[in-house]
Amino acid sequence: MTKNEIAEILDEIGMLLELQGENPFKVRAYVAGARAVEAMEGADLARLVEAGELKSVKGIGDALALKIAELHTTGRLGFYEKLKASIAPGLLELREIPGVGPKKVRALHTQLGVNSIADLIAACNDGRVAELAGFGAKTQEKILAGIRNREAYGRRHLWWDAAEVAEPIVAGLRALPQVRRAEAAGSLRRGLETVGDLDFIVAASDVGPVMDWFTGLAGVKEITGRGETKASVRFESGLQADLRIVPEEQFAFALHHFTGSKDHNVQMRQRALARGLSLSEWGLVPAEGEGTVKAKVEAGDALRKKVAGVKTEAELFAALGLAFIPPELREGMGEIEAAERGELPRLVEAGDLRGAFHNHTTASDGRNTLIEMVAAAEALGWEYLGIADHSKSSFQANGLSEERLLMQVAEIRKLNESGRFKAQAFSGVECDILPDGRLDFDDATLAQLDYVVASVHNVFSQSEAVMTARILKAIEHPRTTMLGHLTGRLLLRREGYQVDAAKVIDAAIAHGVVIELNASPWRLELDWRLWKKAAERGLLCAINPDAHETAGLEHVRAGVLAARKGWLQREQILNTRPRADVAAYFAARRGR
Ligand code: DGT
Ligand code: CA
Ligand code: CA
Ligand code: ZN
Repeated sequence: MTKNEIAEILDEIGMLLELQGENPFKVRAYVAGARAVEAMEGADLARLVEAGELKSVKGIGDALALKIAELHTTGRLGFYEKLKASIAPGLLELREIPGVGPKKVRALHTQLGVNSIADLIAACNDGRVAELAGFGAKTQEKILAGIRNREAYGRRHLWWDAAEVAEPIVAGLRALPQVRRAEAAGSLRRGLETVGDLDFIVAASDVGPVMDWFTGLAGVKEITGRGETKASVRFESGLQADLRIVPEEQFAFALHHFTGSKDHNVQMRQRALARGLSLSEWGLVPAEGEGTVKAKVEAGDALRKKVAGVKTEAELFAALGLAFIPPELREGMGEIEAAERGELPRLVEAGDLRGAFHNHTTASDGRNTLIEMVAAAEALGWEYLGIADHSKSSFQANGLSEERLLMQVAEIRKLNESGRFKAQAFSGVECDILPDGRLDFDDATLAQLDYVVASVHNVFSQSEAVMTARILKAIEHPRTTMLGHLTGRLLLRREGYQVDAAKVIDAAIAHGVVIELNASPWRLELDWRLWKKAAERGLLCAINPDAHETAGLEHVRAGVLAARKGWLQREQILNTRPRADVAAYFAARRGR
């Protein structure tokens, strides 16, 4: 990790400690440490870390020296990660409002019970913020204005929405006569569930016309920057986009750099340096005056030649002794080590899916009929479609009574037998998990179905312990085949309810219950960050669009991206199996 990155983290620690109300001396020690690290030469920092002499630097004590060394050598700091995890995300979000520093967050939290931006808006509207010592009416007004701005411009965007904007831009760029190559990079290319801004990388023979085309795009509200090779715009939706134009020989490097993530880039640069090479957005060149003599010798002429010919990302990775790392994996979470050992997973692809299980029809709150939904599944090339309409307690979603559910079962059987479609429907239900953990239907009713998706749809306010026990009870129910959207989160709109995901995953593995990866662009949970470890331990996934209309089936694309970010392979996903295998799986579950 570079010194500036280390300094950033020390500053951040100081900020988090202050937010927690830690003793000011401790807070100041981290901030002073950050300044001390910044003030050093990078090479000196490396030397002092290696020699174990960091604490000889003014402003760096014993404890801090250990932490800086850990960051420098491993790029991580356990203390920092724990600290971050111990603070409610809603509180961290408050800091993003201009003029609200850690001290103010603390005062708002302890004196007014503010835990989120929504709380803060309410407190401002009541005039309670103005009355706090150190705030006043002006500050209150500024905070409200800051929140409004943040909503309009600073907001992140759903991957799905961002992709819809980006795809025609990439196509448009590629169609320009001056453009040789064009790609979307950044978090969009990595398939992150939300996107801050769009990043386009273009190789072009002439810059001007490409810039003009980009800044003149329909929907551009403001051109926020225009330089010789870079332009930035803001669309009416608030989404911003950066365009960078590079010579063709730099394209692979720029694409890799601006795809990120930052963590991945940092580790790649470290790897290059260890080989006597310097990796940047411009290229990969022998490092001047850096690295050991041995590494430089190893770099050698052969490598130099290889480096000079890098035209693709695959060649860039190969030049560093790595297999091609798919963009979705570039989060600095072990992908480089896996690529080095040739142990990258063969990630699931959209074409591997043969159906999906969590879909609604007009019988509950869907907008398309059973027949329309099955026809749409067939048009996607799927072999089957699971129908899982809501159960009776979800009355707001027109949940089915026992009677209506059994009618639907009969209707599905008739449709399958009619041979009208090659794709077959499975009869399921999205069964409410009642507040006490019981399922919404009795065993006799559930026994009529091919499978059961169990989901929480009400009483979100239960404590983590109660909610976890509630879901565990549903997992233990012999009729439960899979668990729907684990926390009920709606990205950028609503936090999920509190639940101990680790316990739920353990129980699902123990009871052979599938957990869905809900592919709705607003949900995308079980979160990709949890999948790698869970699937390694035997958790089976189902990528479910939770479609409420035929077009919703296509949301599986977002689910596949999230699955890829979770390192998932085809074998770990139930709906990649052929129909007969799925039917056998359901039958075996029912026969227990
Ligand atoms: P976003 O836009 O917040 O959803 O996330 P990204 O990943 O698209 O980030 P962005 O747009 O700020 O920058 C695009 C990529 O450029 C980022 O993933 C990695 C690279 N990058 C940007 N700033 C830095 C930096 O300070 N250090 C390193 N190593 N890479 C950077
Ligand atoms: Ca971005
Ligand atoms: Ca950007
Ligand atoms: Zn649901």
